Amino acid sequence: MAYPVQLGFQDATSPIMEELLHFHDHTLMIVFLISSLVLYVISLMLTTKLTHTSTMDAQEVETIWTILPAIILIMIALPSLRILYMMDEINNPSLTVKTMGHQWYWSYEYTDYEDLSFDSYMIPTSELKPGELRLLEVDNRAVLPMEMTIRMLISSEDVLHSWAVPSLGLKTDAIPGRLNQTTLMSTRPGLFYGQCSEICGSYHSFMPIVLELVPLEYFEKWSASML
Ligand SMILES: [Cu+2]
Repeated sequence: MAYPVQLGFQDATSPIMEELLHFHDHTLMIVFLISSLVLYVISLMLTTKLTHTSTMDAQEVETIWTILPAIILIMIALPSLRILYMMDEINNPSLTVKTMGHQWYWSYEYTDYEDLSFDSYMIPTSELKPGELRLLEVDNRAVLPMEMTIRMLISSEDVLHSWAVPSLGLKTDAIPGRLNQTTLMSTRPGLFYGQCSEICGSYHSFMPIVLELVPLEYFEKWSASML
């Protein structure tokens, strides 16, 4: 989860999020280079008295300042598309979990099991135990096996919601009448927090998402205890 006054992203938990972090740094580097160049040129233009009243055209420099930005754009577009298609890939999932957005809670349905489903409500501030996180803790966490590809099916029962877990690089709209799909894979165990990311109504801020990623044997015990 994010810590107070955090400026950057949360640490990556999935390979996709690692890729996204690399891509973010790569793009930001280009932004810094362009900004410094532009600021430098602006400061030059404000301080110099040199003007070229006789220059009508300059083919060479025009060719350079047309082709160079095109190359920079390709350097951003190609890795971006690569990650986009990687995120779209469904890598033979070993578990499918359907989550539905409601006003204002999430419900989870483990469709590989006969009867494994529950609602996940936020714990109100007045009922928090010491050390629990305000507006982020839920009564029933979605327990999932780590190091396994999981297919998340996301939809909504009433209005638009969005199922988002930043450290896994996930953000998928929950749209009534539409079933969206995304893949989830965690490389380590732990608790991963997210929130609804579509303004969905008065309690929009109070429908957090908590994933508990555990080794497979613990997941099996948990699923057996839930049946
Ligand atoms: Cu919502």
